[in-house]
Amino acid sequence: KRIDLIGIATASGASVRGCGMGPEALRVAGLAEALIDLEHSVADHGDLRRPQPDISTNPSSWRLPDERKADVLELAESVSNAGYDILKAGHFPLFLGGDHSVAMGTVSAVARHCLPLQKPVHVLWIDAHADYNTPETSPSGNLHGMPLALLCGEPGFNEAFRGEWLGRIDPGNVSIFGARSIDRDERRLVQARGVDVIDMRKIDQLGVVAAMQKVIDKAKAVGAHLHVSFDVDSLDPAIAPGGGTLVPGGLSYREAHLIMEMLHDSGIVGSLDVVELNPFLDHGGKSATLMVDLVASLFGRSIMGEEPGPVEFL
Ligand code: DIR
Ligand code: MN
Ligand code: MN
Ligand code: MN
Repeated sequence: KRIDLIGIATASGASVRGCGMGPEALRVAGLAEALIDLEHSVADHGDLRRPQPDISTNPSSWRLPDERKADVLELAESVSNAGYDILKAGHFPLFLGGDHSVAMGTVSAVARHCLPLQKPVHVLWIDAHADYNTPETSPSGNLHGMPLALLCGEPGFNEAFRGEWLGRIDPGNVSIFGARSIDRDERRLVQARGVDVIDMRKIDQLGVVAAMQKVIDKAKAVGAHLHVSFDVDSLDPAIAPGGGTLVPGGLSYREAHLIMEMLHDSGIVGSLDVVELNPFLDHGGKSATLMVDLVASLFGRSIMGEEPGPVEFL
């Protein structure tokens, strides 16, 4: 497979600084080398970023919200265009965030490419959070908590948010996996839209394999392109401390590898985001290294060096 890496070096959608360094940390942790070792070919497009460095007068509210919103939207457009070109060339885009607001651009690239080809898009959002707030429901105002709502066409976003991403995704084609922190009005919205939320309780009760197999089966049934958006905070903070909004009770080391192995075997993953990795908060590259290993599992690394075949479920 030909995999194209593209970094989006930004934290404009987040309240905590540092995830703008995420792409570089993933490179230092050996992302390209791991993929090449699996006999894929890799091209690295470098990073998209805003032209001026961030300057904060008050580190806890590091820039004016409107200024950050303009950054997020400007970058989303560049990401959408870059991702679209990669998909059009027949390559696999691997987007390296950056905070999760970059997914406005990544998912819109996928939708722009697939929908005219009559290929449905299923979005698998692996995250401690639902990221389904609108400016009206969001308690924080941070745009990294809103990309899914925007992509699903929720009302409550003003003119400034118009773009390729608005309403591109059917909420029925979204699976949120690993959630354990959802805001009150946000919960009402996902319930009203029928978004499939596989929260940590479901994963505990059902088992991670059965839970993931349902997602894969659902996407496969309609012949979808599966876009995986992996927020590092889906992982348990004990194994992945490098995130700005950690929540206890996340995916374990083996659960995370197992879902990546299953996604590999499914053969339907067509694009991937790795987002919210904050190297400033990481412990000596612990989370970056783990993410590289997880991505390797998604691209075919396995313990015995061969595929056991998809797990069957009745
Ligand atoms: C919260 C936190 N739901 C918000 N979201 C985060 O700000 O909307 N998403 N951290 O990744
Ligand atoms: Mn997220
Ligand atoms: Mn999150
Ligand atoms: Mn987040």
